[in-house]
Amino acid sequence: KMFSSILFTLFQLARIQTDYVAEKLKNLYPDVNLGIVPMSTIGDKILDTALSKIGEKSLFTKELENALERNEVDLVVHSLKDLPTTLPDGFTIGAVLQRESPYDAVVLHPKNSGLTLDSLPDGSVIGTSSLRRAAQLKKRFSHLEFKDIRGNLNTRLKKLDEKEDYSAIILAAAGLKRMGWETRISQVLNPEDCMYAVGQGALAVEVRARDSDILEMVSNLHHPETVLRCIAERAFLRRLEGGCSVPVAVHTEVKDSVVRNFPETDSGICEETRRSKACRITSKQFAEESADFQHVGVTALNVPQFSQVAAEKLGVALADLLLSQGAMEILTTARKLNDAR
Ligand code: DPM
Repeated sequence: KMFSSILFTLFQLARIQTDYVAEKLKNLYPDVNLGIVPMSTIGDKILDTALSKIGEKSLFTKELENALERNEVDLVVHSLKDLPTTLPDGFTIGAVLQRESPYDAVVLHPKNSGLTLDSLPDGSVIGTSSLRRAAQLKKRFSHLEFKDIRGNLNTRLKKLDEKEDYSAIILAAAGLKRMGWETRISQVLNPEDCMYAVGQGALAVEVRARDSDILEMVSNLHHPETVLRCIAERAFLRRLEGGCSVPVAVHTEVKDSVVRNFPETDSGICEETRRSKACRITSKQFAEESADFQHVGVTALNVPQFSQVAAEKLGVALADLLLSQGAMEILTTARKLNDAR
């Protein structure tokens, strides 16, 4: 059987990510014939629009899903953080690969070499169109200014280097590494300065939910720890009714199953930490809940169901805690501000 995947061509990154997953599959299944189908999406045509404005409507992923639905391809590779927490009927995330660094990184204008966000002069302009990054960093580095920067990674680096508009820009460390631009990272932001987006740094393989052959094949790509962290994060975001554009940030660890979060805007900040021991879920709960194998869009048959249920509950419980503290008001304000941009 011939399997194929399509490119997610919004960023050049899409090709790199697709090739990476194809390589892993070829190593696992040397006999499988993998074709890579390039596709230009509406995302390529509206590159200059802030992602926070179009991301909400899942424009990027819709066209790729159409190709999946028509059986033109069997799998699609995405950055997990660009996938909505509720997938359209008939699709599922069949694999979540081991997470790269989930953190954000500072890329400096060459003239600022050696400086950090702390030591940049007052009034320095930082480029980012992520509400999440701007909201957190404004609080932490009040001497800096934040301005939108649009376009794909190539365009942004060009805008940084070839003009004097920005002193630095903020990008995901994972994307920079995959592009081979690790040397441009001058500072990796720790969770105290800036927590990451839900699913950041993890690659996801989307497939037809009923295609059990393909599901089984890609399920060997799952990285169990990443799966559990991302289920907790996505459940948290889903409960907050958040999409790509809301300023919601997270920090998850599997060691003590800790999830920490920050939905935050200019007007407010909520922060809470929750822990969950997967083993606290009783077998009765497990039996009741395992009927549905998907958890926030993820199908991971080879990761214990009770752990997945626990991770999902953890994310929901943490979101409920923040909602009880007024998180919805903060997010509604943030949405209005974003729509007005
Ligand atoms: C989402 C956001 C951004 C991307 C919002 C956020 C950044 C948008 C911007 C949901 N998707 O993070 O708060 O800076 O204007 C995106 C990148 C990657 C996947 C690039 C980046 C690569 C990293 C990964 C865009 N999507 O965040 O620097 O695979 O996780």
